[in-house]
This record gives sequence, C-alpha cells and structure tokens, in this order.
Amino acid sequence: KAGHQELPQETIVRKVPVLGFSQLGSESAWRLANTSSIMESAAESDVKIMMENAEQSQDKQFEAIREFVKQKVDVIAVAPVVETGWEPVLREVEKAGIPVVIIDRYVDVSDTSLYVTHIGSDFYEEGRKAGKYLLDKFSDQREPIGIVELKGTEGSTPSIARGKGFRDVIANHSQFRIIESDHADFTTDKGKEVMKKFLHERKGQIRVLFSHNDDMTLGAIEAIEQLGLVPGKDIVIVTVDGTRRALEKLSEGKINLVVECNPLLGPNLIQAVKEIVKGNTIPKRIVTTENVFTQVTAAGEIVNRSY
Ligand code: GYE
Repeated sequence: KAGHQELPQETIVRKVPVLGFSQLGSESAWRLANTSSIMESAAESDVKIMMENAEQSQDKQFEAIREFVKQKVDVIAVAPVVETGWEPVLREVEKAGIPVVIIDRYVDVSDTSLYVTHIGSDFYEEGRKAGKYLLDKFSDQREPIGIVELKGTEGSTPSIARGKGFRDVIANHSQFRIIESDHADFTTDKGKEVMKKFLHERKGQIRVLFSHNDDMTLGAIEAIEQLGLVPGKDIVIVTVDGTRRALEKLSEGKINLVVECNPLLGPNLIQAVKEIVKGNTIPKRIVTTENVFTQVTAAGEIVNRSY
C-alpha cells in the first residue's frame, strides 16, 4: 500500500454564516431599494439571510429579534424604526452571545457595546445640506421666507437628525421661518395629505418646502399642482433620498434640490457580517458617501438609478 494516501475520515464542512435581518418596513422607494440591496448581496455571497419585515412596528422588530436568537443565527442586523427603547432586547441578544449590526437608522442606547457597528448615512449632514442650499438660493433676500417641513416617522433617526441639521444651518438667519412642520411618515399619501393641510392653513405664505424624503415630496407636488401652483417655482422644494422619480421631477424643474441618501447598503452589511464571523475588528461607524443633485446634474444621474 506504499504511496497510497488515506483520505481524512471527516470531510471539513464549511459552515455558512446565518444572518437574521429585522427590516423596519416598506414605506418608501428608498426602503424597497434597501431591502433588495441587502437580499441581493446576501444571495451573491455565502451568507444565508433570514429577513423579517416589521411594517413600522417596533414590537414586531422585538419579536423578530427574539426569534433569531431562538434560531441561533450567527449575526443579527437591525434597521430600527425608532431610536429609543432598544436596550432591553439588545441585552437579551448580548446574553445569547450574538453580535448585532445596526443598519440605516440608529438606536439610542447608553451602552454602545450592545452593537458591533452602525452602517448608514449621516442624516444630520443631509439636513445641513438642505439648509445650506436655501442660504445660497435666497442670499439676497431679507424679507421673511416661509418654510413648511414634512417630517418622516416620529422618533426615527433620519427625521430627528435631518430636522436638526436643517435648523442649525438656518438658525442665525432670521428671514427663514419654519411656519409649519408635521410628520407624514415618509409616505406619498401622507405627504400629500399633510401638504394639503399646510396649503390650506398658510395660503400665500409658503415659499419653501423642506421634505424629509422623496415619497412625501411626490405627494406634496400633487397637492401643490392641484391648487394651480407651480412646484419648483411658486414653492421651492428641497427633498432627501435621490430616487429615480425624484430625479425626474428635479430635471423637469419641479424640485430644486435633491440631497442624496444612499439605500444600497447590502454590500457593506454583508462584508461586515463576514468580518464579524471571522472574528475581525471592524469600525464602530461606517458612513456612506453622498452627494446633492441639482436641476443641472439630475439628468446625468437618472441613467444610473436602479431605484
Ligand atoms: O430617507 C426614507 C425611508 O431611514 C434613511 O427611511 C431612511 C429613510 C429614508 O423611508 O425614504
């Protein structure tokens, strides 16, 4: 039998890492693109993903996370609907020894060791970009400029931080006045409804709309046009996300500025999961780089948009 090599008794089975992902909902085009990006990146890799969609319910997110713990997944990723209230469930996950990745929105916890990393945009900076555009656009105007604001989901990071960044930039310029501000939950229908209410209550006083996402903006544009007003002219519109439909309205002149927020977080997430299961250290914060689009640059961008 000389020269004959024995096969190892056991073949080495490489364990495929399992990721449990609690997605917060499906309220917007951004969200749908975010979900597809994550599912596609997982499918292209050797990470197995289990996704639960909570449809805006934090309680459903808790349930999903507890189920992932039961299933003994290797990593849990959470896109949290609101910022507060996460500490107890994250403690449970910690006890089970499962690493957590926070994706997109943030969790407001005093102990940041409850998660490995937070992957997502700088929403505060997005709000600042929106404000800076207005300072520039109305630089020679001293009369009051009436602003209405469509806010996203109450208690969610992008709504809190965009609103704050925006306010911080316009704060020392007293001609800018936020005359109405209300939540419209990041949806088109609600955006239209709330904008209608603003237009009704503030006839003739609205010069600017700052909207926390494109879906609400599309609804607001409908409300503005129904009144015979011209979006982009009678009312200057600044919006956040950068979906194809918003970029189209931008190039048509119905929106004045789109602040980009990138939903394509799948590659970053899957990369992070792979590093975590290998035991590697990764940065505590992973921020996506983002742009702003104007009526001039919109057309060039539309061709590349998948969402
Ligand atoms: O801007 C909005 C979505 O959390 C960044 O949520 C995300 C926001 C996004 O509904 O369109």
